[in-house]
Amino acid sequence: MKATRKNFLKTSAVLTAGALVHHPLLQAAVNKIQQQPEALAYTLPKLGYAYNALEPYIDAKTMEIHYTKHHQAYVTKLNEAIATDNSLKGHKLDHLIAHINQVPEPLRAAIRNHGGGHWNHSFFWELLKTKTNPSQKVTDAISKDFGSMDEFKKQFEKAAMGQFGSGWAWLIKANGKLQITATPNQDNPLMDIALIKGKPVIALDVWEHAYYLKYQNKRADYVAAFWNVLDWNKVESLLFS
Ligand code: MN3
Repeated sequence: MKATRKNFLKTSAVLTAGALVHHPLLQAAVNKIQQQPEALAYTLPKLGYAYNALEPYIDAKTMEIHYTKHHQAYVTKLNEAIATDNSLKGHKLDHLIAHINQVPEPLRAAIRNHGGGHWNHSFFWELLKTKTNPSQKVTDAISKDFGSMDEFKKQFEKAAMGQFGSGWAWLIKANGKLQITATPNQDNPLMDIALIKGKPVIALDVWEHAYYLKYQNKRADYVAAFWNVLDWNKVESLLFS
């Protein structure tokens, strides 16, 4: 972070001088600095399991393509967008997505879509694991706000089915209360532009790329299968942290 800021200041100083002096040698130096590749800020996080770990609920081919192609594309495009504007460099992703409204207009959509895509998928992968069950503590916390675990699942599935087109369904915590919401595209409840904000506890990707190979147009079957691959231990740690 420090080095980035220092380089940015140095570049700015030379640019200012270049604008004043218009000396060809100085201009060449400015061009060289501008062309220096920046270290890429964001990388694809390590997937903590094999592509086939979530079979038969999420198939290996979908996992592989989703992770190596779709998620990678968000990371690549996020880095490309950031490389064009020094004011976006050196920030944590959480900070960027919480301040979408402050991103300069030409890049706002790119940071929203690709920054959101990177955040959402990184979060989603960590929520997936087979053969876990909610503890009594988790069941009680969810029942407190939704009446019962079954009622919660029903409402969550309804939100996942009700999201028209591409997007995500969420369980969030806001002001000590649990709430279900859905967001379009790669928006998420941490964004300043989100209608309903809160801390994500559960996320479900309902883009067709998340299920089409196995479930085709049957989103309901994919959503129902999700409960078999949700890591309830991870949910518990997010609920009580
Ligand atoms: Mn996806």
